[in-house]
Amino acid sequence: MTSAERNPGADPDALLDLARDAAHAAADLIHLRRPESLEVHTKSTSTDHVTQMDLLSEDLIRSRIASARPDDAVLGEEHGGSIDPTRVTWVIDPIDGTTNYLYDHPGYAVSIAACAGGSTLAGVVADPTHGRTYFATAGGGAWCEYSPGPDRVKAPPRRLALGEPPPLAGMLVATGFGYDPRRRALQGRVVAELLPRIRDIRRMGAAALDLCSVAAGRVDAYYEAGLSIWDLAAGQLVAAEAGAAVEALEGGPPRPGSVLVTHPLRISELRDLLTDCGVSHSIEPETT
Ligand code: LIP
Repeated sequence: MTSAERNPGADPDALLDLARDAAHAAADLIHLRRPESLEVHTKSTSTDHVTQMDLLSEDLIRSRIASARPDDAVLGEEHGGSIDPTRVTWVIDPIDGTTNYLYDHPGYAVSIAACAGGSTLAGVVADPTHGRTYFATAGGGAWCEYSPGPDRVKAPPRRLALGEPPPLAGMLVATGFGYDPRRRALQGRVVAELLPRIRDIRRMGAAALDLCSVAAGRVDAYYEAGLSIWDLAAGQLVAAEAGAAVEALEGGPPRPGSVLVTHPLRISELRDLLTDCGVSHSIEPETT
């Protein structure tokens, strides 16, 4: 039984259309209407920030969803909420890569996923600085369209599919670091051990884009520990629909505290290498 069959009334293609519309509008807002000065507030640590644009982006997305599907649930990074197993729940990261956004550094995205019955049915990651929008539906494949903004001609979407993977020593591996200094110290030690044993590391600053970069072949793998569900929900569907294995670092299903994404032919040996580099010390314990 497909996820769509398990969730009548939740047509993945209709959910995707709504997610793409909302993501494009929010991406245009944060990118084209970025103010001269940002109002910045701190969250979990002194380097974990939120701006008025994060809030405005989530407000816009929530408004589009509420107009089209008022009975759905919503979980957003800034205004909260929860996953409701009895109906479609929208999982929103209004700006993933907030530090990049603060510095006007390329590499931030709007991430929107529609989830139901424990599965992600549709996901969109809009990357306005590169004019790309990644999207996927469960069983419908992963795609990337060049969508530079409201007035420019769009190229037709390109289907994403992983190619033959390089050996471990030739892999370009993306990762990220948490906001907590203690976790960052552990994560830095893993990178120090890993770096001489792979091609190189990329730290791009937004999990949603790291996941889509695996799907698009811009990196060969991505791993991280200590994320939130909104960082992962859409990008992990794009990666999986492009043929990537998406698992926890310790094995089993992925979760915000622990994610490893790469070609299925490399995931076991990459897991062994990361374990040998001490990654288990930085993995967030699974909450019951
Ligand atoms: C970010 C993640 C990234 C991680 C950053 C930060 P945010 O999310 O997408 O992978 O390394 O530390 O957590 O806070 O920009 O939404």
